[in-house]
Amino acid sequence: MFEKLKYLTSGESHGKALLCVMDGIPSNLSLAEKDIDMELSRRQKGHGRGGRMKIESDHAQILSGVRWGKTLGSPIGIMIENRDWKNWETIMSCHGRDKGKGVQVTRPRPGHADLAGAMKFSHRDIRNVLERSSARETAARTALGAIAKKLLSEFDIKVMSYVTEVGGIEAQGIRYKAQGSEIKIISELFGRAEASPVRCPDKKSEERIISIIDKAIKEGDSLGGVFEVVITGVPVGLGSYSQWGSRLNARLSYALMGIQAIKGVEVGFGFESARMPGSEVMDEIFYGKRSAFSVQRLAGGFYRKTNKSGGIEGGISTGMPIVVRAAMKPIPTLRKPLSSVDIETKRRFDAAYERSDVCAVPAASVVGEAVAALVIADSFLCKFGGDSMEEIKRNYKGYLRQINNF
Ligand code: EPS
Repeated sequence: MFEKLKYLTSGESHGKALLCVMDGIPSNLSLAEKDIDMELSRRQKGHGRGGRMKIESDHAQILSGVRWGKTLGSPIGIMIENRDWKNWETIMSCHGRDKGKGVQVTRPRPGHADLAGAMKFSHRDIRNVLERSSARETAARTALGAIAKKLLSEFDIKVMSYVTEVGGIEAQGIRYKAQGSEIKIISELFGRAEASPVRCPDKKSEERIISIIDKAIKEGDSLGGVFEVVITGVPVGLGSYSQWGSRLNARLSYALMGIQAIKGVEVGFGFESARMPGSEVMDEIFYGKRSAFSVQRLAGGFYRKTNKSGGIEGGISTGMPIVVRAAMKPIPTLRKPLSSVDIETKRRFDAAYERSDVCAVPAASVVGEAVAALVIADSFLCKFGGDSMEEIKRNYKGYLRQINNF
């Protein structure tokens, strides 16, 4: 799937650490641990997170691939230690001598990977499944996404997100705002989301969302929601129609669907466009080198006044902001008991509650940024490739000149 950027993550939720390795980042990109830590801390925020976030304060240690603040062009290795590890050292130990020191988990929680995962991997202790299926892993992808964002920022490409809906409460006046072509509006929404405990840019809706989360906490329930990721500054021409797997919308959807608990993805008007006549769905094309739209620079003077396509046509970026939305289901671990069956006794029981988050949509929104950044960075590198930042910058400049003369 990934052509230039290749990455893998490893690590259990309560293991010693999360690890990631990424290959394909060019040389001479400035990169510091604090660039990554900033994104890790954004992911940890959000009203409705559980007790775990009070224990963790994620820090990325760069182990390889960077020297004196610049990437080397070799694979980058990162480690994020789990501070909770000290409470799990024997339970999650890699040594055979510690076997049996943790209680065997035999009761699968509905909605998690527990039952299907245990059957698939032939585990009789469900902990062997839940430790890796946990959304703790998203810290690793957030770290990798931070590197992708750093690369994109060198080309004025910004990846932003905000929450548009939680537990059925839709943020007022937000949906489709980013469908306009003005980058200023998007930056404003993002700025307000950054200051909000639920990443909601609308103050009134924010209050309603906070109170619905508080209600869910009290009632032992959990809530899902929807977030929108917007990427500005992407030039015309990333992705391709030539093969299904190269379509930028397909690649973004794949990446977003790969986040734990994501059940749906939309690009631009998405499902809404299925309900509208064609004459209202298409973004008409205009031309002018010096109009109010800064997006024109990215497509040689061609621009749209609307952006219902979400910045992608025929699987290719159009130069307009890229807009994708993802729906997250409620977290399956509930204090309210759900019916399940013990894998040893085959008897029905009420699923036991373990510490968990009640709503993690704001965190998922930050993870959404990270995985989208990885896709855009990879597509960017596929188009403008090169081993060093110098080479890529030269290629990019030449391309902008070429489309300007189109
Ligand atoms: C998670 C359960 C909770 C979350 C965790 C994801 O962890 P714990 O079981 O330790 O309380 O806090 O998320 C993180 C640790 C994180 O960093 O996002 C789960 O089961 O998916």
